[in-house]
Amino acid sequence: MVTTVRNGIAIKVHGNANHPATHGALCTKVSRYPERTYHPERILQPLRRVGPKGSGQFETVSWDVALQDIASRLKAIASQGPRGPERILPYSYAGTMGQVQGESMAARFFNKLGASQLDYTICASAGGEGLTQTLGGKLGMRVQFFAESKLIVIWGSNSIGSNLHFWRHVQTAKRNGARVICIDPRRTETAEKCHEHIALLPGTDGALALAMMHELIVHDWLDHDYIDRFTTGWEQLRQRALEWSPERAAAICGVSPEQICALARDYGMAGVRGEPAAIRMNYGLQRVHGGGNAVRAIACLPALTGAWRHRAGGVLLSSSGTFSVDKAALQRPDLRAGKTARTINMVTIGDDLLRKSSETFGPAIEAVLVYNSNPVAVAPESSKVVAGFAREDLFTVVLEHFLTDTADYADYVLPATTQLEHWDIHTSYGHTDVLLNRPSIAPLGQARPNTEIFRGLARHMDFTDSCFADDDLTLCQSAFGSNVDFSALQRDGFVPLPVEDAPFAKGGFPTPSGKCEFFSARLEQQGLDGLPGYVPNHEVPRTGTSYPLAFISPPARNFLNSTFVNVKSLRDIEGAPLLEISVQDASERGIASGDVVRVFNPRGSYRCTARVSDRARAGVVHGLGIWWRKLGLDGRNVNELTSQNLTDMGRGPTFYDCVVQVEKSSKP
Ligand SMILES: Nc1nc2c(c(=O)[nH]1)N[C@H]1C(S)=C(S)[C@@H](COP(=O)(O)OP(=O)(O)OC[C@H]3O[C@@H](n4cnc5c(=O)[nH]c(N)nc54)[C@H](O)[C@@H]3O)O[C@H]1N2
Ligand SMILES: Nc1nc2c(c(=O)[nH]1)N[C@H]1C(S)=C(S)[C@@H](COP(=O)(O)OP(=O)(O)OC[C@H]3O[C@@H](n4cnc5c(=O)[nH]c(N)nc54)[C@H](O)[C@@H]3O)O[C@H]1N2
Ligand SMILES: [Mo]
Repeated sequence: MVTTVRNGIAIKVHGNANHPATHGALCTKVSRYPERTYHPERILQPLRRVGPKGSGQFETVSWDVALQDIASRLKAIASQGPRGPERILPYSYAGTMGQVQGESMAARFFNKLGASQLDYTICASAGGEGLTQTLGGKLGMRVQFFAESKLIVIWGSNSIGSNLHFWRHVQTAKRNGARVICIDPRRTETAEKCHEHIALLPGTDGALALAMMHELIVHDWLDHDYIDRFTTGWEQLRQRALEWSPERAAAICGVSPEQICALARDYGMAGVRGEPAAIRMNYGLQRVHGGGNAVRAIACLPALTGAWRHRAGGVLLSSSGTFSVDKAALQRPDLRAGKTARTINMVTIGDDLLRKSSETFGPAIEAVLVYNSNPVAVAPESSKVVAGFAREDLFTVVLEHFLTDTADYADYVLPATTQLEHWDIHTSYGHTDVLLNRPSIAPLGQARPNTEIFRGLARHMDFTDSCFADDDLTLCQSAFGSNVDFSALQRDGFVPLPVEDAPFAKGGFPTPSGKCEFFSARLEQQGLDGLPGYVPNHEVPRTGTSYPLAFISPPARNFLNSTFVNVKSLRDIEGAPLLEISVQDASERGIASGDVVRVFNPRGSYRCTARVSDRARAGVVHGLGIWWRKLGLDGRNVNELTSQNLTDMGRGPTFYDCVVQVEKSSKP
């Protein structure tokens, strides 16, 4: 991103035209970054709570007063016995996604303190684990070579909405005659631009992938040489797949057997013809109970047909494993001095904030420091999350740009800088370039970078280790150490990492066996299925029951999770919180577009506006975007309905594994 600055004020942001990953293009939401930065509601001074928790009533205080008081509260909590420090929990995730403003100085602070550790699971851990078990890491095809593919399967991703820079390569491939297939319950803006859309039921991707394998096997659309040399567990996988006829999978997926056969034929014949076939998975498909297994099954496909032999063939879920970030240098786990602390799963923050001290759980959580995240809006089962943050005996500090739903519950809100105002180092899960984020304007008001806030807290806690004095440029340099030429990074803004064009053309998977592991001995040792399987959703919608509809809540195009929701020009495009519902499900319930509907299940309910739409298939409804609760009707959002159930692997969330009922609301 490049910023045009006039008289110290950022006027406009645009892409770096020299960076091949974007060619200078930005998505709509990021192009509004100046509007967000100079937003009149930006928090520019430290705030201390004066009203009841959740009321969002604050007074301004000086940095010194805020830091001094926070430090003394934390000291008092940490000094309650040997496990006192574990009563303190950091909570952070996607706000900046940078290595420096994410877990560098903050991690050092919590390591030194001995605080509880956070399990960073809320986005990608099930798929990441499934991919790692199969391929050996978060690795795959190079994103730019999708442009040369002859068959592209976009699986669980609304690329136009959430991965625009990838879509450019798809357009190039399409122009060169590629066939493009989208697998997604929702008829997204991406699905409607593909040649084929397979609108399966949420959480059934594992069954679909196994039935594809079945077809590849019975028609012998296989690359036997690749399988023999570069895979393990073929005989077992073969037997498993032969249990999955297209008819069996079709009944589970809610699509026709013919559609499955045609998908398998397209994929298999590409292999037979020696044409590159590429699968772009994204994290949408792994936010269900069987998410890890679904990713495993899909990740096996290119080894069956030998698609990896081509640089434009294979699969890409994430490239993040390419980035050898020196986490030890940034985060300094050695500051824990050998003491271990329990780990809290960020997905179950609702339950965990409400837990009392116990032998199994350890001490109750008494303080939470939130930065780069808005858990009250984004974590599942909001009623519990809200009840947790509303606890009078919980001490909450939130580092933020705005008074989000979470900040409303804070005892202190500390003003943080934005991307335009601080240094950072960024990695990616699509391309493989290291990026430098250089501040283009001075911090607004009294805002400080997260790093500087934690440096200040460390000082007030009397942490004297010299690492707490490192400045942001030093932190930027230590993120990759000598693995990246920092002067080139400063000169160009990005440095490509050395990666092979066709990483697995000759095997070389970074698994224990060095092969693509159809069968995983590691998983079997953990008591799990050694083969990829179909794991049904926790909540399967069935007609005739109280909750007959599957509910998914994928991102809205103009928001980034719950970020940008308060930027008026973007909110105006999205309109209001919406429920997309099919003509059939709407008419059965007497619902018309524009009606206010109530969406509910045993965990709770929220109201929003219905949009009767062919984006929804029968049996599935969509609540788009993560609206701020306080901007929704009744002050609630989609996560009022989602559960804290976890995925089969990786302890991840199951946002898209949720059943509901919908009715027309009597209230306007
Ligand atoms: N505009 C925008 N861009 C974003 C984000 C955002 O909030 N807004 N979020 C960013 C983040 S944090 C992430 S993690 C990434 C990736 O985030 P992803 O979650 O991959 O986002 P999408 O590409 O929208 O993919 C979700 C798609 O999966 C579909 N889906 C839901 N359930 C299933 C299922 O069971 N099977 C299949 N096959 N599909 C299913 C949804 O209908 C949706 O179209 O996007 C990033 N980019
Ligand atoms: N129902 C449902 N829930 C979901 C999802 C879904 O698809 N459906 N998606 C899930 C996914 S994929 C993810 S990744 C999570 C994301 O959830 P979060 O990690 O909470 O991400 P955001 O909602 O974008 O909130 C980030 C906050 O960080 C703040 N921020 C940004 N930059 C900085 C900074 O430099 N310093 C500080 N202190 N703050 C900053 C922003 O103002 C924003 O309020 O949500 C998950 N929740
Ligand atoms: Mo995410």
